[in-house]
Amino acid sequence: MKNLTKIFLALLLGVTLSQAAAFSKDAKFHSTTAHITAEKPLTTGSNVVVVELKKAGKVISDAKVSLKAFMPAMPGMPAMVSKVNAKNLGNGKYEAKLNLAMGGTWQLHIFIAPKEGKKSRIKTTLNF
Ligand SMILES: [Cu+2]
Repeated sequence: MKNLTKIFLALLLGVTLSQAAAFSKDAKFHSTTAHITAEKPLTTGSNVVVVELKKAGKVISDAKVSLKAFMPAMPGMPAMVSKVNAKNLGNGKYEAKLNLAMGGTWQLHIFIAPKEGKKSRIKTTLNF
């Protein structure tokens, strides 16, 4: 019975953790990694995303970070872009509110300007 309780608690915790982020995606460029999450599933309009940045496994704190989501023009639709400066939440986490005007595949560029060292850019996509 004791083991059963443990299994139950583990399952409960697993469910809780998986509900914490409705959206999650990893991207990288060389040794710089981005763990992108959103508490709500991506949707048309405003989306709050948090990007956790690391270089060689070490959190990147105190960087200037901006995000650019864009969709090239398609038949009947002009090019769309949402470019925002991210807010530093500390501990390598940066929050940005992206306006994704329509569903589909968005190109996402994450621009990272650390206090010291080279700037870098991570490219990925967002789909919904
Ligand atoms: Cu489009």
